[in-house]
Amino acid sequence: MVAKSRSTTKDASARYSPVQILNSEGELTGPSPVIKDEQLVRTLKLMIIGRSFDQRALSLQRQGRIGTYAPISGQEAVQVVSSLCLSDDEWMFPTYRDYAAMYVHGMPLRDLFLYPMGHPQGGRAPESVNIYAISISIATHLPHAVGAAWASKIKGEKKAFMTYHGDGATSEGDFHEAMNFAGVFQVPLVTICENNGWAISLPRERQTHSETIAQKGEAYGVAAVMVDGNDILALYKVISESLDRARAGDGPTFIEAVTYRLGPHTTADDPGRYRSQEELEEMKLKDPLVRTAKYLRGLGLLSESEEAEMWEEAKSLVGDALKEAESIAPPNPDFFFDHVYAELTPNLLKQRREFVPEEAE
Ligand SMILES: Cc1ncc(C[n+]2csc(CCOP(=O)(O)OP(=O)(O)O)c2C)c(N)n1
Repeated sequence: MVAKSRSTTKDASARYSPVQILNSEGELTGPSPVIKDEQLVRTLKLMIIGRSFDQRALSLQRQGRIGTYAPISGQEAVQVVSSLCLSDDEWMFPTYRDYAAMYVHGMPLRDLFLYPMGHPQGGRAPESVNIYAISISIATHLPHAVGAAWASKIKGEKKAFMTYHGDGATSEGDFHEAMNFAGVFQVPLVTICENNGWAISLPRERQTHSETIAQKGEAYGVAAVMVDGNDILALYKVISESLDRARAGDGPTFIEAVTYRLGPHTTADDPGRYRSQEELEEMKLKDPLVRTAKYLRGLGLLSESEEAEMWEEAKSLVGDALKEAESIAPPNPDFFFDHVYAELTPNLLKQRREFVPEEAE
């Protein structure tokens, strides 16, 4: 029997609607999880650092001081909250757009600048920071994340693993293979799809005929949930519950966090060619920083001057990190041969000599 796909997917959209606790006005629409006041304030502070980093990085790219950069503006809530929910001894598998998540998990801001500068130090987290290699190849890190989580389960650890990807990544084979393994082996993994509405110029509606992205988890027997990705309270609830399930041995969760990419795909992209100004203006009203600040003001946890101070502090933190990054000498041109093999093959040795002619006999 051939099922009419739309009738089944409509059913799915009724089951998967974004969990929301804080609306765009910063008002509660349901019971809030218990979160300490200091933690709420810290969350906004970190989101502001993420936005400040983003603004600075964009302008640096325009000045030719860093290379191609993938902006995070609009996606700070999901990145910051998810990372805050992960323990330091647990591993994160990020993409090229997860700067705020990586910062919160311990990657120095300096190294996050070194990454788009093309410096190898920016491509590798310090020894004590549990962040796997940043994945630019879409979805290729997902089977690695599943493998790491599976290994941890076999070892009897009670750790959770977390990985990020975009809506576009859910059309890649690697995503499906990873989800299948995650389901079959019930690994302790939380997979976060930052559905930011676009995969470069391809809108979410054309990415998949599925009514929701969340339902793709269900197909693999993976717990699936859709959440408002600009709502810090809903994110805290959904992500911390998912991580706790993973730690308790209750298997993986696939989270579709509905957010929006306010900037271009990367600095090499011009979104004015494929999305309307009206759409952007509408989405700016859902800005997670604005929403969180409104909520904190309503609780009496944030005054105008305190918010202004947060911005000043963030800008100076980002400025200092940039100074540090720019003071680090670029690597030798042959550095990329260093970590390929313990001993270079004759062919690679020959190629290396071409980069360092003075070493040639
Ligand atoms: C395997 C692979 N195919 C194609 C590309 C080119 N590419 C870079 S980003 C991108 C879109 C990814 O969109 P999405 O997964 O939604 O993530 P977003 O960039 O929106 O965060 C594509 C196709 C790539 N990097 N890797």
